[in-house]
Amino acid sequence: MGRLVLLALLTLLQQGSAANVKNLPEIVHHETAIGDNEVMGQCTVYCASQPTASCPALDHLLLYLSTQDSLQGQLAQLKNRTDSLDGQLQQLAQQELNEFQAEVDLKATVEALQVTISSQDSIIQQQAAALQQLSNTIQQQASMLQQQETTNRQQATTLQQLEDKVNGPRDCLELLNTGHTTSDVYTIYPDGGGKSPIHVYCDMDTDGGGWTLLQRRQDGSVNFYLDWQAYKTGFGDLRGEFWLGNNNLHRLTVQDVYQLRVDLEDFEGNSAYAKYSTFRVEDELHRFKLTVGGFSGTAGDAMAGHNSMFFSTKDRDNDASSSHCSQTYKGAWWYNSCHSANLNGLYLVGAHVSNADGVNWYEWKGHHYSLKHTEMKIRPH
Ligand SMILES: [Ca+2]
Repeated sequence: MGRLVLLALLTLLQQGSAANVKNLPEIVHHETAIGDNEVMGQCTVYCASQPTASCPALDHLLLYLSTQDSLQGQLAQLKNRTDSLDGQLQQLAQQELNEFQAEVDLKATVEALQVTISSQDSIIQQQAAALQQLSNTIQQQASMLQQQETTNRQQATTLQQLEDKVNGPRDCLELLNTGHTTSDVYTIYPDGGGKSPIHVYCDMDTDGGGWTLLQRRQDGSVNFYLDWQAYKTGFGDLRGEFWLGNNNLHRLTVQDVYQLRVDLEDFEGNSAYAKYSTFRVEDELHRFKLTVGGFSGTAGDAMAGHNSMFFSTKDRDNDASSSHCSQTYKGAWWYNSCHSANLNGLYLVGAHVSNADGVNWYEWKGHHYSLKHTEMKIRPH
């Protein structure tokens, strides 16, 4: 600093020599020994124009020095300020760095999350596929179960049929007692042991059910004016009009004491019935002789006169008349001489002029009214 001040002073002095030669100050250098090897130097400025005139160079120097001090002060302030700013800048840089780091961390986190989400998405898809497969499997198993159920039912039916065959339901009452409660066509084994089955229609509804039908008329669709052989084996349609067959009547009624029920309807919507506590038919050798008795009911006892009679057809006259009742009255029955019941007569549809050749039940409708609907059915006591 001393050297700089000296150089500045010399410069000023040179300038001053050009501008104001008279006022040029004089610089005197003093050296004073303060020890063996040490010398203290001191410069003194003298103004030549002393004592009155001013010394502009000195003033300048002093001003300069003063300005220099001030500048130094400002410089120190600026340095402080710069240091402060520098600190702030560093803080800001650090802050930015931290923010950047946070951003980087955030990005990494987001990427990690994206990976996780993608992975979970894949897992969910896999699980959905697995669920679908499971659903398919369940459906298949349900289908198999249904098939199994169907098979079980079929086997149960077969088993029931086999059981029926072995145990041999003798008639519709036994079927009813083993749970067959629907009126329909069934197979029965009148001789037992699963031999010689016959198909019959069972009435499971009327009067407690368990009735085996022997005969039905309902619309005239079947010709009943047939011969011995036809009546012996039976004919017609079990769900429509039919005669079960005298051989079967014998096979059935020989098993037990059977009761007979006759259900009748006219064309005016009226109905009546006749019930007999005993009904039995002998075999062909005994010409299918009838035993019937013990009447009750609303239709009147039209069978009384037919008890102990043989069966007659248009080609077999087994009646008690000198005439041929079957031919005269166009039916087949246990004719006496001749009848008060002719349920196998001509289907003449209500009132008829001809005498006693219709589907007649004399005790209810006389000999000139052919019934609309008749059913003969038997059941053991
Ligand atoms: Ca005769």
